[in-house]
Amino acid sequence: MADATETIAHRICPVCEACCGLELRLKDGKVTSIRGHDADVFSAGYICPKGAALKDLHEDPDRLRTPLIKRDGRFVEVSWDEAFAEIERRLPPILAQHGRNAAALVIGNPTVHQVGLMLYFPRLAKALGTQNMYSASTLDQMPKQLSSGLMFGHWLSIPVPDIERSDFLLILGANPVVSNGSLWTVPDFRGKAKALRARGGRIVVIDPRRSETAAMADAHHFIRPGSDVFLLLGLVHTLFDENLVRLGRLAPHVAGLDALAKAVAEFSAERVAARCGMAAIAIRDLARTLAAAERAAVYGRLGTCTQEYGTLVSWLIDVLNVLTGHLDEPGGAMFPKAPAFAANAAGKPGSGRGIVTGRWHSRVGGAPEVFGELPITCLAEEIETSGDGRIRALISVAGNPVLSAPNGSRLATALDQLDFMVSVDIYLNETTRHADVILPGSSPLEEVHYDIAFPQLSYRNQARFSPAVFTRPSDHLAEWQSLLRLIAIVQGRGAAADIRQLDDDIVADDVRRIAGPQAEAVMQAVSDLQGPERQIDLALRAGPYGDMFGMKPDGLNLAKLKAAPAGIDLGPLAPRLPDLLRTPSGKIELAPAMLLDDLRRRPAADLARPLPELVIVGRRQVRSNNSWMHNLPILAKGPFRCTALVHPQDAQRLGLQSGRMARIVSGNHAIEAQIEISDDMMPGVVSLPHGWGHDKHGARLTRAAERPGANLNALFDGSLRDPLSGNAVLSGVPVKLAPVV
Ligand SMILES: Nc1nc2c(c(=O)[nH]1)N[C@H]1C(S)=C(S)[C@@H](COP(=O)(O)OP(=O)(O)OC[C@H]3O[C@@H](n4cnc5c(=O)[nH]c(N)nc54)[C@H](O)[C@@H]3O)O[C@H]1N2
Ligand SMILES: Nc1nc2c(c(=O)[nH]1)N[C@H]1C(S)=C(S)[C@@H](COP(=O)(O)OP(=O)(O)OC[C@H]3O[C@@H](n4cnc5c(=O)[nH]c(N)nc54)[C@H](O)[C@@H]3O)O[C@H]1N2
Ligand code: SF4
Ligand SMILES: [Mo]
Repeated sequence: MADATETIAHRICPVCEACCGLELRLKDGKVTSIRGHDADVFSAGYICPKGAALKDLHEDPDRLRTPLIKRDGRFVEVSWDEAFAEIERRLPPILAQHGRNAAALVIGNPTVHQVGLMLYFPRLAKALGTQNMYSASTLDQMPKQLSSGLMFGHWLSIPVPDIERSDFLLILGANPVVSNGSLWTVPDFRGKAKALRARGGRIVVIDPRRSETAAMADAHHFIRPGSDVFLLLGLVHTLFDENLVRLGRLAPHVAGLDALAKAVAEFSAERVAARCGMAAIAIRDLARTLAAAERAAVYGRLGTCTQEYGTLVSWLIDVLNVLTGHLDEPGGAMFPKAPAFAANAAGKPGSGRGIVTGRWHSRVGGAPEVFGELPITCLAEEIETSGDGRIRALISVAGNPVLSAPNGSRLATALDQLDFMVSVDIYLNETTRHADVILPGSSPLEEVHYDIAFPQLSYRNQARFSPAVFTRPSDHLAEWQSLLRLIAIVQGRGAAADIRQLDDDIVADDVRRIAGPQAEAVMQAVSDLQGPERQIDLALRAGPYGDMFGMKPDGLNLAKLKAAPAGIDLGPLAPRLPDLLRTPSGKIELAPAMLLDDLRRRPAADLARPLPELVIVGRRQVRSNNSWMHNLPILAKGPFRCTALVHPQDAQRLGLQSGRMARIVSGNHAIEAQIEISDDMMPGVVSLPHGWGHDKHGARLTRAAERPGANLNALFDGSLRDPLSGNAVLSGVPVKLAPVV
């Protein structure tokens, strides 16, 4: 029963890529309940426990509310002015003396879920002018961005399954029942998958664990971790071998078909079968099913990116979509059309400059820049290694690489060697404890919300905006304001600069560049707004559904979105090729030279490599989100979840028992984790969730520290990367396991 004194607010959940619309009940300035917003045009009432946990996050006493400065090794609460004065005192001299590359910027995952951070961190990066840019992308999706850039011409031209009209889904290395989708915004995947099956469709999952998604699929095949490249080569080979290639409507827009056929010629299903752990006949059958399906899509995600052949795998997934005529077709893998901020649609339709990598290289390891970033696994050595260009200062924004990146203890030691570190974060945690100044973010309920990235990855086109649920305390800066202050400081304008004027100048500059002679009129049209809201309004109005500042009165603008708390549905996905292509050739590049070179050099040589007896992979859990939600009571309660899953055969062979601790060793690195015996595992594979390990001295995460769990990344030395994308290898790493006695 609704309480008459309660009010209702609506808010898009900022935790994961599903972007669910939530309904909050409020009373006396407090949240009384959070549920799914049934009327939401996109998520239709879906919610998971992490959405409901926003109440605990808002109320968490450990969540930072005041800036902190480290004095004599201890953090003390200070005013905002003191915090920025300290940054101004310490950061600009480092830049002046050692150059811009002496500062690094490290961006973490929640940035993409926070409009203020998302719109202003690129401006901070530009103002800093450093080539030392690192983010969670090189622990995650960089291979997919690179393969998409090479094939379609833009890093963000990433197709997603049109699940509502599909009748066959092949899913590799993703567990959307738990993760709720990634590079695919699809709230209630389970419900949509059930509907697909109810209309006679089929889902096949390839995963070394019978994951929650595999358990509800029509078929599940175990695969040896890290060997998807062989399976996919076998599938592509079969399509050529059995004359099953059908390019359909895209035939005139495809380049490199012959080169591709030649490149895969040596990888028959029979040759790759043993290497990937699937029978040749199963591989051939899968290729035939995919080719015969009228509306089908192949989708791969985290497990396919965080492996040594991440870019090749990401490429071959879309190669399959193209060769079977399922790319850009209803029910296939399609490109969403975002109402705003669609970087991939900028410029002349049909062709473009394409992408390049390696415009600079990391100083110590020589890793190429990819999409403006260096691999985060290079960060520690860039701080440790003396000489010109050493990183001496670091700004981290919403990232916890001490837990989320390989070899966190090495990184932690390196962070202590910095001359200066600032963190913009909501917790004093494993990473931010190394900072000299921490600028607290807000509660998500105190910020407006608009998803910058996810409308271009959504299962349906849509536009939604949320106002702030609560007003921020008057002395607390919004995160975009904190970033503007940092921009002012690194630009030499000073900590006390007028950031409102700075914001005006930045936006006016953009508008002048894009709108030319109309710039003044455009600025006038949004003159009552500032900060993120002004940029959202500008982008919506100039976007593909926009009102063009009055020229198309029926079009979208921010005021209309504000008047539609359930969001605005913009219809099912529609074909976008060839217009969306931005390759120099104006074609879909099926056989980019960089990928064919890599294919020749590595997997070919690796086919006969002896296989390790035991390897480790990661996993995700419904009540956990990367490394930062373990402090919330509603999520932390219940059974201990950071367990190492092992197959009964392996357990027996190694003398392991459920509930007991085991020592997991990889090279010189070791951790201890609680064993859970499970026949969901492929024999020879161990699965441990990532993001745990909250036993580090100096963090302030009271609840999380009660059951810290083991840190999967502490097993890895950080040296393993996909050389093309710079992405870390987090899957398929050999380990040894023994009971702790
Ligand atoms: N072994 C292994 N490692 C992995 C993965 C894996 O599967 N296996 N997954 C990888 C993936 S996909 C990712 S994306 C990364 C994630 O790694 P990171 O990007 O480092 O993200 P988190 O570890 O979740 O840390 C998020 C940080 O943001 C802070 N934060 C949360 N909300 C806000 C906010 O609103 N504002 C601000 N300013 N800060 C906020 C949190 O306190 C925390 O410090 O981990 C990667 N690491
Ligand atoms: N509840 C919850 N949801 C989340 C997150 C979270 O931490 N918790 N994190 C969010 C983030 S940042 C991301 S990037 C997404 C990721 O979302 P997903 O891409 O769905 O990633 P995971 O859930 O980690 O599932 C990866 C699967 O790959 C399998 N795998 C491992 N190695 C291999 C391999 O070599 N080959 C194949 N074929 N499979 C392999 C693993 O067993 C696992 O089942 O989830 C997001 N959603
Ligand atoms: S699935 Fe859960 S965490 Fe993700 S957006 Fe929806 S409610 Fe939030
Ligand atoms: Mo991620």
